[in-house]
Amino acid sequence: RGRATELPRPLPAITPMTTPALLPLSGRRLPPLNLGASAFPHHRATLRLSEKFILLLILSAFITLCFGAFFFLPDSSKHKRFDLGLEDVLIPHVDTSKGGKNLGGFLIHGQGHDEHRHREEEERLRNKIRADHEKALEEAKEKLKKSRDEIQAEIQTEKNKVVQELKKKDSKPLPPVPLPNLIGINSGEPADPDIREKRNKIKEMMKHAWDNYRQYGWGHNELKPIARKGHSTNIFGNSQMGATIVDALDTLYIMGLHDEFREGQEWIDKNLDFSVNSEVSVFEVNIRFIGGLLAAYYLSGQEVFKIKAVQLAGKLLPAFNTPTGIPWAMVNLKSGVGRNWGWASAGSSILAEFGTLHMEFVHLSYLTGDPVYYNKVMHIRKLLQKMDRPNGLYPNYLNPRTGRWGQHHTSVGGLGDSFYEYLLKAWLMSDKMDTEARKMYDDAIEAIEKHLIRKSNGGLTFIGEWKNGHLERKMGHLTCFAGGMFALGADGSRDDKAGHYLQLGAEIAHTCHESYDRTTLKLGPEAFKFDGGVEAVAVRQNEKYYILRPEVIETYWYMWRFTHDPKYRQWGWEATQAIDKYCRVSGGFSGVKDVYSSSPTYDDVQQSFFLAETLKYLYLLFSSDDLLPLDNWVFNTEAHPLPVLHLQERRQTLDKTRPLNQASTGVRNEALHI
Ligand code: DMJ
Repeated sequence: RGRATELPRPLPAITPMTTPALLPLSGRRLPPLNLGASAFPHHRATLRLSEKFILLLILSAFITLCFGAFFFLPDSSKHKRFDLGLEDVLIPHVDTSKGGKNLGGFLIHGQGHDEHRHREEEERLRNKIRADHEKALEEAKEKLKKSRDEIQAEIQTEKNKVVQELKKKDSKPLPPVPLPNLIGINSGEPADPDIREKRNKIKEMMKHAWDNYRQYGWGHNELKPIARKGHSTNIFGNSQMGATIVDALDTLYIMGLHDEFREGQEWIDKNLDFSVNSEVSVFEVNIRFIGGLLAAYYLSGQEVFKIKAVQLAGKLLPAFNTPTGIPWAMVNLKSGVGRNWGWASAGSSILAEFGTLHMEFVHLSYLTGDPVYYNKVMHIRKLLQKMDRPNGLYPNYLNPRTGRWGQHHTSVGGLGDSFYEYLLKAWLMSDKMDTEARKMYDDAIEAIEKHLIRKSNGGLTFIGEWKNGHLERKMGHLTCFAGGMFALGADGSRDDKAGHYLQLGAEIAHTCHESYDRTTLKLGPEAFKFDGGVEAVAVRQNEKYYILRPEVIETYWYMWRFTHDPKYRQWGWEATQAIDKYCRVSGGFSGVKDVYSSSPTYDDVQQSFFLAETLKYLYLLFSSDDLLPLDNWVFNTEAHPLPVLHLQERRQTLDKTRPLNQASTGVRNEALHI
C-alpha cells in the first residue's frame, strides 16, 4: 500500500469515463512489467460496486448450477444420501445379518454389512406385518359371524387349557403308600326283603337329591330345590367349589351309584381348583372336602382324590400361622390370610372347629409321609392339655393370640360337639394306640356327665349347656350325635363302664326321638327345652326349623350297630318317611321352617350334609353290619369313613424306603410314631 502511494502513474489516454464498466477491464488492470509495490494505484485496492455486483452474480450462478446438477442426478443416488443421513439417526437398525457389524445395537452403514440384503429383509418384514394384519382382520370378521354361545365356548376351551396346564404343574406324584387294610367295602345287602325295600327307597331318595343337584346346581356348592338353582353360604367362600359333589361321593359309592360317582370324579378332576381368592371356613372345608376326598380315595382307590385332598390341605396350612398355633376359623385360599368370626367371643377361635381337624390331618401325614399336618394337630392337643379347665370343662372359645379361654360357655352341641367326638375317634383311628386321646376323652366326658347331663321331670335324659356359671336346660339337634358317641366309646371306657355308656347312649337316642315324635311333622326341631313344664319341645320360633340334619339318625345307626334293637330301624324309618313326605319337592329336598306346623314353608336349601350324612346313615341303618364295620372304619364328623391306621407299620415302611442315614431319626419318624 505504501508503494502505490509512492508511485502514482497517469492513466492511458483513452476515455475511460465514457466506456460502460460492465466487463472486467483486464488490460487496464494489468500491472506494468516492472512490478513493484507502487504498481497498484491506491484507488484499486477495493472493488468497485459494479464489480462486486458482477462477482455476486457469478457466485450465485455457480451455486444455482450446483443445485441444478444435484436435482438432475438419478433418484437412487438421492435416496441413498437421505438414507444415510436420516434413517440411521431416527430409526436405529438392528443388524440381524450374521456378518453385519453391530455396534451397540446400531448398524452403521458402510461398515461391512450388505445394504441390499438389509433392504430385502426390511421389505420381507413389512410384507409379514401386512399379511398378519390382514389375517387378524379376517379372523375378527369370522368371529363376528359366530354366535355369542360359540364365542363363549371358545373362550371356555381356552380357559380349560390353561387350567389343565396349571393342574399338570400341581399334580406332583405323592410317595407310594401301602393302603391300610380295607375291609368291608361291599354291598351290605340285607337278607330281609322288607329291609331291602326300605334301603332301596333311601337309595332312590339319594338319586332324587343328586339328579336335581346335577340338573340345577351342578358345580355350585349346594342346591336351591324350589328356585332350582345353585346355592352357597359364607362357609364355602365366594367360589363354586362343588361342595355337594365332594360331600356326596362316598355315599354314591357305598350305594353302588357308580355312574353318578364317575360324573362327580370327572368334575373334581377337571374343575376343582383351590387357587381361588376365596375365604373359607377351615373346619367346614376340612370335614366336608378333605374328609370327603380322603374317603372317596380309600373306597375307590382313585389317586385324583388323594392329590386334591393334599393340595387343599396345603392351602389350609397358613391358617395355623397364629401366635399360639391355634388356627383361625377362616382362611383365604389364595393369600393365606386368616381371621376369626366377628361374633365369636372377642376374636376367639372355636373349640369344635380347631378341635375337629385331627382325623383328616393324621391321614394326610400318613398318605404323604409329611409330618407337617400331624404336627399341627398335635400342637393343638398339647396346648389344650396344659390349660386349666373350669370344672374340668372345655370352654367353647379360645383366643389364638393370647392362648386364653374366651367366654366360659361349654356345649356338647354347636361350638363344642365334634371336639369330643374327635378325641374318641383319634384313639379308635390309631387302632387304640393313641391312649393320650382316650384319656382326654374320658376326662372330658366325666366332667360333662357331672355338670351338663340331667334327667327332666318327665324322665328324659338331656345334655344342657353351661353358660356363665349355670346350666341352660336346652338341648340342640346337633347335641343328639352324642348318643352315638357314648355308645361308640363304651368299649374301652375307664373303670369298664361300657354298660353305663351304652345305656347313656340309648337314653340320649330316646330323648332325641321324643323331640321328633312331639312335632307335627315327626321331624326334630333345631333346639328343644326341658324347662317350665316343657319337655323336648322347641319354644322359640327361631328354633323350630329342621334343615335335613343327620345327628338323630346318626345316633340311631350307632345304637343299631351296638344293640340290634329293632326300634332304631323303626325310628329311622319314621324319619325317612317324614323327610320324604315333608321335605321332598320336585327339585330335590328342602329344609322346613316349622316342624310344628301342618303346612310348613320351605327354606329352599338342600344342604350338602343331607347327601353326605343323613342319607348315608339311613342307608347303613338298613344295610348289613359287614358294610364298613366299625372295627375297621372310623367316620369323620361329616360321615366320611376313614380306615383305622396301623401307624407303627407305616413307620416301619417309611424306615425301609428311606435312605439309611434317615431311617431311624428325624421328625418324620417322631411324628408318625404315636
Ligand atoms: C355337619 O356338617 C357335621 O356333622 C358337623 O359336625 C356339624 N353339623 C353338620 C350337620 O348338621
